[in-house]
Amino acid sequence: MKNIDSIGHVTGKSVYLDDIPTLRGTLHASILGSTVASGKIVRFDTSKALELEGVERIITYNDITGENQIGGIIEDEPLFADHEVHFHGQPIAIAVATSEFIARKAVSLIEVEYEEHTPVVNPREAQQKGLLLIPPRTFKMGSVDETWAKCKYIFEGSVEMGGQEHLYIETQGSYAYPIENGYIKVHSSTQGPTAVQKTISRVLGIPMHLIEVDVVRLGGGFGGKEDQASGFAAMAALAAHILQKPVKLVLPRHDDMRMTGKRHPYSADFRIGLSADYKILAYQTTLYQNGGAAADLSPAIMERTLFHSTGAYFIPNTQVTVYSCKTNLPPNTAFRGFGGPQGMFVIESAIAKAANELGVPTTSIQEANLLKEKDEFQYGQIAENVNIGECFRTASDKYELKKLQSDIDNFNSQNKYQKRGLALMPLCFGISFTNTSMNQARALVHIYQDGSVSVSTGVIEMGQGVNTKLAQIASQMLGIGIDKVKIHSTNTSRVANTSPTAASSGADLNGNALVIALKALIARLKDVAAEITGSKAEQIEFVNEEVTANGKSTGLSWKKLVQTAHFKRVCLTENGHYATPTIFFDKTKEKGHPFAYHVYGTAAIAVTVDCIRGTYVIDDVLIIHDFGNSINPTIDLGQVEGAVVQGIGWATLEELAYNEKGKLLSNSLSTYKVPDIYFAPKTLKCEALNTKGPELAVFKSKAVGEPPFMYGIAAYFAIQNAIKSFNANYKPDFDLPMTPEKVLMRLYGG
Ligand code: MTE
Ligand code: LUZ
Ligand code: MOS
Repeated sequence: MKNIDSIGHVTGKSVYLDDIPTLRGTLHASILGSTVASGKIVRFDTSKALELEGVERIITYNDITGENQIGGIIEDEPLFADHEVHFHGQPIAIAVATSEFIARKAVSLIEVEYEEHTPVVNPREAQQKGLLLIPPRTFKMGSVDETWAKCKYIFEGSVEMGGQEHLYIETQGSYAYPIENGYIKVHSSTQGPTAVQKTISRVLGIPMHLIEVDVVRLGGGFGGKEDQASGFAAMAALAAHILQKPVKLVLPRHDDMRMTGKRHPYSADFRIGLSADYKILAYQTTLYQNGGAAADLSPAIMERTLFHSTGAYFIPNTQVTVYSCKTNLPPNTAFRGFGGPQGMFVIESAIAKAANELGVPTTSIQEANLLKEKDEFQYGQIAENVNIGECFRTASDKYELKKLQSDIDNFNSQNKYQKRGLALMPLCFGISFTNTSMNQARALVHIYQDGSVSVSTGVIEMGQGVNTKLAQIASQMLGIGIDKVKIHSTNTSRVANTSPTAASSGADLNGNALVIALKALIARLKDVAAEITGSKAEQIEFVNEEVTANGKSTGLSWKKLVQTAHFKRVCLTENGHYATPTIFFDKTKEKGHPFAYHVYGTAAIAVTVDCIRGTYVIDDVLIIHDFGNSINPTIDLGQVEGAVVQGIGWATLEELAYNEKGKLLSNSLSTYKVPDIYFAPKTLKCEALNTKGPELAVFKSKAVGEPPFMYGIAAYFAIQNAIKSFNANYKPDFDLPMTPEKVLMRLYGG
């Protein structure tokens, strides 16, 4: 089963925000962003901009008809800066004009003077100054304090992790137009249409039922549009509301890169204690999250860091603290993995440090501590259907990793300026929004009189193939062709109060809601079919658009059945509501059962480092992954491939550079390097572990969107291992990303 969008995508016919035909008289907006990271606005003059032909209006905080507030979790973020600015690129105003070109020109003519203050860009410095977005949180299990004395070995270290630019192919954007009687329609490139609707309601000061948000699909989101699309949509909607004209705002790439938040950089300290046989007895870590100038989703991301701080391991005595630090960077936000990768990189660093000091292979410490059935996580959940050990061993056997390691050792002994390295990354990622109340979804299904079916849910298609999965579910359950199913745009007037499509749970939550709606429709239609054919409802099945009874043809077609049901005044519409059962979390104790299930897997990554240039090649990525009973192996493999390459990018090439004044220097694609097709692994093998899949996953097909991202962490340690075999003086350090510049320093450093 291919992706239903494949043909549209490759022929360029798929519709994105910028392809929506605009209405006559549509105006275009462009954003004025602060040019200092911290300061006061002392002069603001729009007169020159307003003189420009075609400029309709300059809109600032003064023009806001509702509240100047877009903070989702904490109310700490203005839509437009008023008197102070807190990050470079912070929106101060928009110019609205008859063309995008004129709007941009107008922005350049606005004169702003700042009283510049010294920005804080380092999270540890922020923490020392008491600049926190929310109070710190700690997850604890057992007692580390009582355990250190029992450890044979104790190691300590520090870790740095950089952020990551989302680089969705489609930039942030929105198109808003008044319809009538105060009703406004908004198209937005968002993962969270309800968040957009709420934010607009607040900023405009109008109720939510007067705002319709519609999303066909995104050209990628990766978390960057979970929260941050809302502000841009509010700007377009505010302008449309004030001017009573259609307004479009699509960010040029450069504005998108400098104005939007990214993956959080973190800084961390760890202490790890092991027994004589390399069991990790105690692990303590403190992480400093660089949250940026406003909370955005940082509190939730900090939470997932706490959940995933012990990676795929069971550690009986654990204590993890995270500080969410307020700095003068754009508010950092959701990005595939959502704080999980950062928590996991620290534990992997601690294990690598222990292995280096002890002179044993990292894999032996990894393997000795893998999570087992019924082990307890530090957040109280008991691990079930654990197969991380099986993944780890299957990877080793299937891909002959012992032999690969000895081939690499041979290669290294025979080559002076080329060194290879191998590392493994075991994965355990929890599925569910950690905020329990967000784990709900709805699906609205209509069966039309010709037997064709329309499905609307709260899920956003952003390239991950969720619409194909939904269409497969409807087609399989109703026994009709996939061409008879249409997955419609995500629309707040059709499906309300949606959670964002995030936490890898879009398919599970919305798919399960769809299953519930379909079951109700099927039950009604079976009754009708039983009546027509003179059989019992339990005997009826729908197969290949025919009705069967006891497995035999009845001569009644699906289409005829639907027509008869309608004639008999049976309702052919159903709304399914799904809320994940069994999950809960008690924040006062920091214990509970937050995840529906966990995704497991193991990746081995082998690299070759050029020891003259510091460059490297990703040779092999070898994965054993637990997909459960995959509903669409092609799409799921695509998710693994994309996520792994994105994860390798974070761990190796992608480096956000800021100057001391908090200005992003790597603000274009000439200075910010992402993996391209040439950098992609030469070999990528991914085999599915043979498992049944959990009940709570839709069709027992496990969520796949984020987990494989974290396999990329192995690339860091593979390169580190290659450096070690070139430079015996290199003391392994933990400073992600491992860029070619850093590799070169470490190849020749002490
Ligand atoms: N795949 C593509 N092609 N584009 C994306 O933007 N986002 C990822 C992942 N895969 C993304 C993607 C992220 S961050 C998440 S949370 C999931 O898809 C969301 O979709 P799902 O819940 O349907 O897996
Ligand atoms: N978003 C969110 C997420 O709000 N809560 C989560 O737990 C989460 N996890 C992953 C990605 N986005
Ligand atoms: Mo994904 S970071 O949950 O949008």
